Amino acid sequence: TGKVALVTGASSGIGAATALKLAAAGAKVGIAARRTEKLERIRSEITANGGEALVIEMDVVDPASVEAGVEKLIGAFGSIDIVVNNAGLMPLSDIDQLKTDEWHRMVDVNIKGLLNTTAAVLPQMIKQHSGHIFNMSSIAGRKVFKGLSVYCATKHAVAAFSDGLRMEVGQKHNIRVTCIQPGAVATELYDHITDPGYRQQMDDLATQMTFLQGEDIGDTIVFAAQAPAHVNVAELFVLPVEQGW
Ligand code: NJP
Repeated sequence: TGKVALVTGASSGIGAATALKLAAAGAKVGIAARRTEKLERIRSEITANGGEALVIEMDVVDPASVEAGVEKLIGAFGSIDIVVNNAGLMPLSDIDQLKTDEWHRMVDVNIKGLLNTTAAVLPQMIKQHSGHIFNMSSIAGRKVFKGLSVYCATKHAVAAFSDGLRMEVGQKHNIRVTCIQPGAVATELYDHITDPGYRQQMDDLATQMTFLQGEDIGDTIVFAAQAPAHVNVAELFVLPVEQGW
């Protein structure tokens, strides 16, 4: 309650659900993404429920856009207590198809975008001597799946960076770092798969098990954010019951 949060990739899926959950728990939420019309709808839903939200048009790949968004949020609400580095994409393909544009896009958004937002919020959190950074890794940040090689590489990078960040800013700056590793969540993520074979595979997977909803991840984020100040829930590994690994 009373905290200020920034959620990237808040226009759909896990990010949108997390923004709604954080707002319901009493946080003022900056909702960031490129599709502002979707963000406006989420802001309306938050305000209709009695919460407070600020729409922030942001491309996480562009450091200037990220810095401007963070400045806008601090200008409106005065601090940044929670960041959910959630923006990401997962176009599946085999390596020998050489879909290098998709590889670069994943590296740009999933890794560099997360580094951009982290860099933009750290000065404020250091000044406050408090903060909580949530980084969206994946079950694909713990092991490698065929067709997801580059995606897995980006999510392993997020997990590695989260560990390093925790070591460096935890004690020194009183900043908590939580690495989130979900299994299958029903979102728009799978809509961007251009390979028909893998698209079919994901559709089949959805018939074999009950996927998580974005809200399920939002709930775990609120749980970790509300832990007592001396507690860092360092990892959230959240799977559908039917998804072994
Ligand atoms: O997917 P989706 P999820 N700048 O497609 C945004 C991870 N994950 O909720 O800019 C700023 O509904 C995009 O916004 P827009 C996954 O890897 C998922 O599932 O308006 N934002 C949208 O809001 C990802 O890191 C599953 O297009 C950018 C959001 O990203 C995170 O969860 C499992 C952007 C994507 O929402 C959220 O994905 C898992 C940019 N350049 C991890 N590019 C799963 N769904 O099963 C994209 O382990 N966005």
